Amino acid sequence: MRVRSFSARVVLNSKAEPTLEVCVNGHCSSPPSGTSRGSREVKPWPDAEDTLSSVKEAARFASSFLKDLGDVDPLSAERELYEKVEELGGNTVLAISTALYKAAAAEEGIPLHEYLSKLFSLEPRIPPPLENVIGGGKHGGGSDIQEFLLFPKEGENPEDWIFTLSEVYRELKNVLGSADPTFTGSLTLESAWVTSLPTERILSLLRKVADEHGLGMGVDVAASDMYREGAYHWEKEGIVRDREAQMDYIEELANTYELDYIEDPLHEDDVEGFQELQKRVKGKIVGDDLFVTQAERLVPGVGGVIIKYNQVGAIFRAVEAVKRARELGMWVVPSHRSGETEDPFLSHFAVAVGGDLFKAGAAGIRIVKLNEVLRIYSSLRRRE
Ligand code: 2PG
Ligand code: MG
Repeated sequence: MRVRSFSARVVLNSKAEPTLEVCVNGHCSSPPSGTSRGSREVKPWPDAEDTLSSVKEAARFASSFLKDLGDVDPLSAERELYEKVEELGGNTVLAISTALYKAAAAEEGIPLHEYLSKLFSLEPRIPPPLENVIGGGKHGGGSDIQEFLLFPKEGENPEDWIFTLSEVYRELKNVLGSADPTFTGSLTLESAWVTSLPTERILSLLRKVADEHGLGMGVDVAASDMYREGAYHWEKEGIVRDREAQMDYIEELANTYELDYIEDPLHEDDVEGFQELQKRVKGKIVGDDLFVTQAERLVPGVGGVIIKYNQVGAIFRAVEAVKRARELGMWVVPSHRSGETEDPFLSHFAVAVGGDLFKAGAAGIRIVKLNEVLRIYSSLRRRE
């Protein structure tokens, strides 16, 4: 493809933090940022202390890189940038490479998801959304568990999936309003409802709602954020659990509330614990901070992997993790970050890799990703 025009600037993400926007031939991209981040993630920017200066510097770098490109193969450009990921920061690499992938798809006259699935020889499909409807932990809010999640278990129509979940999300405002006298309608960073109800009360309310609508149910414990000095601190509930107690409690929750999906139930270094828990529960144990989207870190015996390309700093590296996960028979769950942008690249990526679920949130800026899935679905239907 040919770079005919480009620009790079600092813009804001949903947490009002500076992030980089790069545009190539009028196609713009901006990467997200996390809050509960794994310690092995690549750093997003060269200087974590001074993000604004760092992103300004990244914008200058992006302009000088794109200025000399002319004709370019986006994958080769991403590989070249990735060699300097430690120096540049993963988000600098991704802002440039995702803008190039978008421009290349447009030049070929095909949708981005189709371009990506062909480029990386993937099997595309539209994945069911996995939506964070009640939250807490580091994302702010009442519960020790970071995210309470719902997803469709039936049907094949993305419109039905998304509109059913949106109805349930709205219904939950009333459910929590009646059950929790302190409920104010406030939201976490991902626009999930905040409640001060205890964990098991939330799970029993959600179980009922999930059953009424034929939905699957899960949690992201984000346990690395609870873990210090060898134990898990459930601060809101005033309980400290050692490793065995944490595993027993997760198993009990999984059985009592029929959890289909359990992300990061243990801290990011306890790979054997993830494998052991997977043997003890029916639902999928899914690794986020544990695997940080790095193919080399995946192991057999864990049910699934979260795929966040900015954990690893390049689209081609995230695809390596997807392919390794498929070899190991794991669920592949492409995911947003708590600090999101207007960029719908992730929706195309999730379709291109044929995710088993697509973790994209329910409301607020999260609708950027959901609405793009709706657009992809209607354009595929028009082509049938
Ligand atoms: C997670 C993510 C997204 P963050 O833990 O799965 O929900 O949060 O972006 O803060 O890492
Ligand atoms: Mg997570």
